[in-house]
Amino acid sequence: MLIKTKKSWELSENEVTNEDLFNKRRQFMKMGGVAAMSSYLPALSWAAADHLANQIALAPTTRTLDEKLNSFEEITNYNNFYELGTGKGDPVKNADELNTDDWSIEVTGECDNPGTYALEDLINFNDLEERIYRMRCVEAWSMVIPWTGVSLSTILDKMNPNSDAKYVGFETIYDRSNPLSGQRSRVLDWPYREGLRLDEAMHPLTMMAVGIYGKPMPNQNGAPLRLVVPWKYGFKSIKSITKINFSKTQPQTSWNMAGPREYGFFSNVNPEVNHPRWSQGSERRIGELFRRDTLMFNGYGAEVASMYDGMDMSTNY
Ligand SMILES: Nc1nc2c(c(=O)[nH]1)N[C@H]1C(S)=C(S)[C@@H](COP(=O)(O)O)O[C@H]1N2
Ligand SMILES: [Mo]
Repeated sequence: MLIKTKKSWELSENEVTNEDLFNKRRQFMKMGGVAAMSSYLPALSWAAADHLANQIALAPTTRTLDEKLNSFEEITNYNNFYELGTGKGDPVKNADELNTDDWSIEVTGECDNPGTYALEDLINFNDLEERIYRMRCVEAWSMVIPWTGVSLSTILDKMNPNSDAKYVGFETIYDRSNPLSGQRSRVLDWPYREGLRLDEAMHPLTMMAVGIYGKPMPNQNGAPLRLVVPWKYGFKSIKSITKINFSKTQPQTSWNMAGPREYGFFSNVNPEVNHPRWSQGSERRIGELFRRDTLMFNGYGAEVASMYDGMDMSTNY
């Protein structure tokens, strides 16, 4: 008898079962288990890295999508990460430059619990979930990616933002005295900065990801932790985060600073508002021959549109 074992992303939402977990675990063990995985994760003590790698491999799939996933190969070889070069193939080539040893995240601003946090203090490894999201770059290409992580809200709740916290800002690693090779070029005003309104940051779709395809986050995708905001253009999903700041006023964001007429603060995916230099009406799904229509809010409107009630989306891009 021929039994076809479905991958987690082939299962519809209500079919996601322990079988899926079992298969993922088996796949993980085939790779050599903990010893193979922990080399990805020097950010943590051996025991913590071991625990994280295991929990990433075992994380239940809580959100599927009826679209073909991009391959691990595509997701990890075609990247935007200007700190590691501006070419799509540069980040994977220069991935070793990013040293994730002793990673910590500095939390500041309008909250009760500012301080310096280790990864394991920020993210409860036992709560990891796998979610399959579309990712739409402002350059009009897209992918479908199985991320593993937690809702950002679970992290921000630990900080207990106060009533003056209206926005959350994020920064990517930047050591002025020892920059990553891409940071020697003035292509952006380093460090890379991004931000969200607090309600956007707290939205259940907003994710802090630590893995892809059940594996620890590759450096070129923003190890050890990166944001994923699926209804916004990809540049909002900031990689390799070292700082989180709660503020009363809207934070400055890298692409908005670099080109205020081309990149807004909100940057919700909107096929009706073209980039000044190209159409946003359609996109090239990596691996596909024909272009697809771009969806309002990247297809997540039913979940997020109400946050923008009354906002003129044609100007407030
Ligand atoms: N720090 C940092 N984060 C970043 C970028 C970057 O250059 N630097 N590029 C952004 C852009 S434009 C996109 S489309 C996504 C790409 O994520 P991926 O390479 O994991 O697909 O990362 C975003 N996060
Ligand atoms: Mo992008």
